[in-house]
Amino acid sequence: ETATAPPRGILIAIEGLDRAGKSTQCALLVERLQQSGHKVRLQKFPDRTTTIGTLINSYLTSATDIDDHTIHLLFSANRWELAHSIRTDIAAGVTVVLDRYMYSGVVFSAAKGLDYEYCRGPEVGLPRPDVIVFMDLDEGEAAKRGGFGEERYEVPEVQRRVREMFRMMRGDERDAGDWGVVDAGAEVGVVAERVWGVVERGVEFARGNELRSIQ
Ligand code: Z5A
Ligand code: MG
Repeated sequence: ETATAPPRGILIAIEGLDRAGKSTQCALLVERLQQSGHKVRLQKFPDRTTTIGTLINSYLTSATDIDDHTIHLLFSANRWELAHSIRTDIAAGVTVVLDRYMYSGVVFSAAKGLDYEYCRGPEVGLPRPDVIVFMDLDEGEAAKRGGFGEERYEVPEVQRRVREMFRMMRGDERDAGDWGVVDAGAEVGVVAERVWGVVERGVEFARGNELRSIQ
């Protein structure tokens, strides 16, 4: 008699524009998944708690200037140093919710003028989400959510280019079918329902498919 392995966990990425409410929705999603019986772990990117994460934090808070290519590779290295634990959790039946992922990595660097394919290259081989929830917020709504913070990319010109780059990236054939776009310009509870609708697609997909890798 052989014991049946538990079903694998689901890999869910929450992406989107600044102040769209990604972290707010990640917290609600973790709770809701737990209530429906999933084991869940939240993984935020950048993960500022590692040695590489400390360098990234210093860059984002403008304490340190780092060359564009170098910081790009550090953001990617920060995902690679955590990739193994993500795969291990998924295999063990733990669902992992990603608060930002490689899509932010590509988009923010490409928005600075680095080549899109160059930016995407280091991400190839990372665990590929079963579903990506894209939290969209129109410029007017974003402005209503209070002033920009103090961090490096929190300036209107960068934000505008990031919005364009995300739109382009959602059309990338290599991730076709992964994206679900949610209008984040509503009350927190209303947005949470929309997020759940997209996540259910990922749950369904993960039932019948192995965890893939970014190609
Ligand atoms: N970056 C990169 O360059 N390369 C990479 O590889 C990665 C990231 C992974 C820091 O990221 C920067 O790193 C980021 C991208 C770059 N640059 N920028 N700009 P971060 O994830 O640490 O950034 P953050 O500081 O957490 O901000 P955020 O993620 O943009 O915010 P959010 O998580 O989307 O929103 P929130 O914290 O949930 O909510 C924002 C505010 O809105 C807050 O006051 C909420 O109470 C409010 N809120 C939330 N939901 C609502 C609704 N529905 N209505 C009204 N108000 C709301
Ligand atoms: Mg956040």
